[in-house]
Amino acid sequence: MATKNQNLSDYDPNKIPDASDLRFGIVVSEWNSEITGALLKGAEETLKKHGTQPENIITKYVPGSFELTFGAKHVAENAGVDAVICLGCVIQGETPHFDYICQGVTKGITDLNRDYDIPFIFGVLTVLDQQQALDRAGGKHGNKGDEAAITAIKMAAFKYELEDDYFNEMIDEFGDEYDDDDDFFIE
Ligand code: DLZ
Repeated sequence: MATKNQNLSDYDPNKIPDASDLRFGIVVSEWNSEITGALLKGAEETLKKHGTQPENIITKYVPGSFELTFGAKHVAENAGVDAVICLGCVIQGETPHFDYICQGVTKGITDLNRDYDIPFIFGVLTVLDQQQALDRAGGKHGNKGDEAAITAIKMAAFKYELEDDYFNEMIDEFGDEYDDDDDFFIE
């Protein structure tokens, strides 16, 4: 689970699906903007590296990580995207506030994944200090923005693969009688 020995930007690019036909939302927290700006840069560059057109990356900002859930929900409802990447950085302070924000955003994004038909990606650093954040935002542990973008591509592709498999099975079985638009049979 820990990223101590793991570089968040380490992956085999040949195993990542092509993202040229995909459209992504990115919601970014303004709190700890030095860190979240670096996460955003990593996510955008990684999506483009795998073929996503710049006009198919819709980036929106919210004040803090707690607001990522609301922002992501509205991007999902209004921007016609295949996945939403949520980027934030919560740094532990002297009060339990850290725990409440972490719990809130984790639960919020979990609920979105359950309630909507597209994936929402948890690109939120929850760290003990600024150095741990820097290490994971383009530092010695790579960039969690890269990791979030790769996860978004994989999950969007996962959904389409399942849908394609189902469509092909139905066509094999029922031929032209099957209408995929409405998932019913043409009379
Ligand atoms: C209030 C607050 C604090 C103390 N720390 C952070 C943080 O480390 N990272 C972050 O993204 N946001 C923080 N916030 C702001 C909350 O996420 C939220 O914006 C406010 O509580 C208002 O709802």
